[in-house]
Amino acid sequence: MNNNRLRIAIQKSGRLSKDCQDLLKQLGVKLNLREQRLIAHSTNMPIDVLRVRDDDIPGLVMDGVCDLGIVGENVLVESQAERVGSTQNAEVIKLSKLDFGYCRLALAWPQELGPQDKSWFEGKRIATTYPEILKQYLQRENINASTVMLTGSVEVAPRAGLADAICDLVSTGATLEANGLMQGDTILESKACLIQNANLTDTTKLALIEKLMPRLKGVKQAKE
Ligand code: PRT
Ligand code: ZN
Repeated sequence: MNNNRLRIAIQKSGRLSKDCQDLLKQLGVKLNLREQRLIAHSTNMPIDVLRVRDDDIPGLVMDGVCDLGIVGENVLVESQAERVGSTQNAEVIKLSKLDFGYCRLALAWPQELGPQDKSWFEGKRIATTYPEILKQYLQRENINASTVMLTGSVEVAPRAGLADAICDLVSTGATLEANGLMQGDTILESKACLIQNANLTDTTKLALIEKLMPRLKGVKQAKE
């Protein structure tokens, strides 16, 4: 890999991929994304785009493997919380919130139980893909509940007897409804965001970012 080129990590395939690709195009970054390659080289700017799983993006940027990344705040906050107390760098610079990837991380429980307040969660098992964010919330709210880590199909956990409740991402609410779950408190509101390695000192790369930022502002304003 050529170290002089600005490295940007985006999600390879998933809910953020299309918006990330569109954004890069709107910023004037020409890419050949046809191939199923990990790295796409820009043909008109010194930029390489790494296409990876969204969960890997914060770490790649924190560790300086990539200079920039586009990722949901939910994944960023969870990854940072995972690194707290370790020797690993957990810092990034949040350059901009983007206008896509909206969702909220919310609690939910079986509909048939009806409305519940926070005290109901005492002693319960909550399934989630975001155990660190959930633990912080439970601590803040003084609730003693256990977390069950699941990387997928969180919404079926109560029905499958794996947990009493869930803490999962919600956008339209259709998934909760289809699984007979009632939505409770929102723990985190999230959007996609552009992050930068906190220790980036390469002046050529910083100058390129400086050049791209006003364009990003323009793209965001044009959407309003
Ligand atoms: O393979 P990879 O690890 O890269 O992808 P992934 O499967 O982990 O992530 P992906 O593509 O599902 O989501 C990427 C990012 O999109 C998330 O981290 C969020 O920042 C954002 N996002 C926005 C969402 C949603 N909306 C969303 N609705 N991520 C997931 N969901 C899921 C949710 O988990 C639930 O299963 O959609 C379902 C709920 O949707 P509704 O509309 O039925 O409420
Ligand atoms: Zn993921």
